[in-house]
Amino acid sequence: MANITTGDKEFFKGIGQIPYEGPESNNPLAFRWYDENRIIGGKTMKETLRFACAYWHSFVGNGSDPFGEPTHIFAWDAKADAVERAKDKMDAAFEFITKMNLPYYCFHDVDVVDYGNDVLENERRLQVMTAYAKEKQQAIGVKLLWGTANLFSHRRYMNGASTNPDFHVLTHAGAQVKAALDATIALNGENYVFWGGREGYMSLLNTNMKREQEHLARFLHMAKDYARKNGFKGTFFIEPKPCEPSKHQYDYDAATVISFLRQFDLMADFKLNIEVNHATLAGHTFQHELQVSADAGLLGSIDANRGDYQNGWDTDQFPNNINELTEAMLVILEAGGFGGGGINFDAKIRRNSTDPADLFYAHIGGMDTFARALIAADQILKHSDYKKIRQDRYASFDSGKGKDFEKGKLNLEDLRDLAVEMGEPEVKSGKQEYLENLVNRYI
Ligand code: XUL
Ligand code: CO
Repeated sequence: MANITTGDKEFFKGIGQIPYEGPESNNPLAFRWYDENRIIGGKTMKETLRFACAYWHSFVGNGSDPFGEPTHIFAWDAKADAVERAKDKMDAAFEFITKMNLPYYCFHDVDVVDYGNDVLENERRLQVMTAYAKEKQQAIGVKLLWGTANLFSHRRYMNGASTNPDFHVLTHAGAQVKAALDATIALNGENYVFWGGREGYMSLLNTNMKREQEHLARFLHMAKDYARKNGFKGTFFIEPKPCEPSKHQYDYDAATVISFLRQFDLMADFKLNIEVNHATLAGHTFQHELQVSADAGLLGSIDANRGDYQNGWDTDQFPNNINELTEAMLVILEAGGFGGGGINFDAKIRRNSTDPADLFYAHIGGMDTFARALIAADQILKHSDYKKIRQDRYASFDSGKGKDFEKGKLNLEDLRDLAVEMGEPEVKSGKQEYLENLVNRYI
C-alpha cells in the first residue's frame, strides 16, 4: 500500500503507519498477531480476513447517546459547505485506513455526505463524493467492500422504507438505493448491503405483515435488476437483526432471511451479512448464525463487534473475545471462507474514548483478536481430532441401516423392527467439555 502524503491536512497527527511487531511488543500502536503477509491455510491473513473500516462509526459517530451530546469533536467536521465538509471527512477516513493498512472500507450514502430532502441535490452530492473517493481509492489501493443506503434515520422512514404503508415514501427509498448502487458500481464495490432497521413494525395492530414483506421482496428484485443491468457483478447481502430500532424486524435472523430469500426467489443473488451483536439479540450465538448461513451456502460477510453481557441492546463494541472468534473462525474456515465479503468492523469506540489514538487501539485490538482466532482455528482443524470427533458421532449413518435411512430406503415400520432387533442403545458421550478444552488448548 502506498504511503499517504497528508501534508497540512493530517488529522491523526503523531500517529504513523501501524507496524507488525509480534506478540512480544509493548507498543500499543503495533499489531501483535495480524501480520498481513503471514500465510495461514494457503492464504495470507490479509486475503482471508479482508478487514474493512466502517465509515459511519469511525468518522460520523460522535459519541452522542440518548442521554448526552457529542463527545467526539471531529476536526474534519468544521466547514460550512456540506461537500467541502465531506471531503475533509474522506481525507481523514483515507488517512486512517492507510495508516491502519486496512484493505477495505464500507459506507452508507449519508455517511459520505449529508443528505437533505432534495433528491436531485442528494444525487449531485453523492456523485461529487464518488469521484473524490475514486481518486483516493486508486491513489492508495483501498477497495470498497460494500456500499449501502441509510433507509432508517430520516423521519420519512419512521414507518419503514420499502415496507412503508405509504407508496410515496417507498419511492424515496428507491431513489436513495438507486443513487447508492450507482456509487457502489462506480467505485467497483464488491458487494451491496441491505439492513432493514425500519423494515418491520412497532405494532401489529396497524400492520399488514404479508403485504409489507411482499413489498420488500419486490423492492429487492427491482434493486437487483437495476444493479445487474448496470454491470454490478458482486453479491447483495441481507443483514439480519431481530429488533432495534423497530420492535420486530422482518430480517429477524439467518433462518428467517434464508426462508424469505427462498420464498421470493432471491437465493441466486443474495447472501447474508452476519453481525455478532445482532445474533445475540436474536437469542443465538454468532457461531450459530454463521453455521445456519454456511449450511445454506449463503455465508457472505460479517459485521464484527460484540455486545455487552448485561445490556439488551446493540452496543457495537469492538471485538475482543478470542474464544467466541475462534469458534466463529472454525465455522468460516470450514465453510471455505467468506462468500465475497469480509470482516467489517461495525463497531464504535465508547463515548468516553476521546483520544484520536483510541480509534487505532480499537481496530488494532479487533484485527489482532481475529488474527489470533484464525491461527488457532487453523491449528485446530489441521492438528486436532476436532473434526473427527464430530464426524464419528454420526458414524452409525455411514453404513448399514443408518445409511439406508439417509438414502430414503427405510419406512417407519422398518425403524420399529430395527429398534426391536437392536434393543436399547448404549449411552454415548457428546464430549462437550473435552471439545471446549481442546479449543482453549490452541488459543
Ligand atoms: C445496525 C447495523 C447497520 C448495518 C448497515 O445495527 O448493523 O450499521 O450494518 O446499515
Ligand atoms: Co451491521
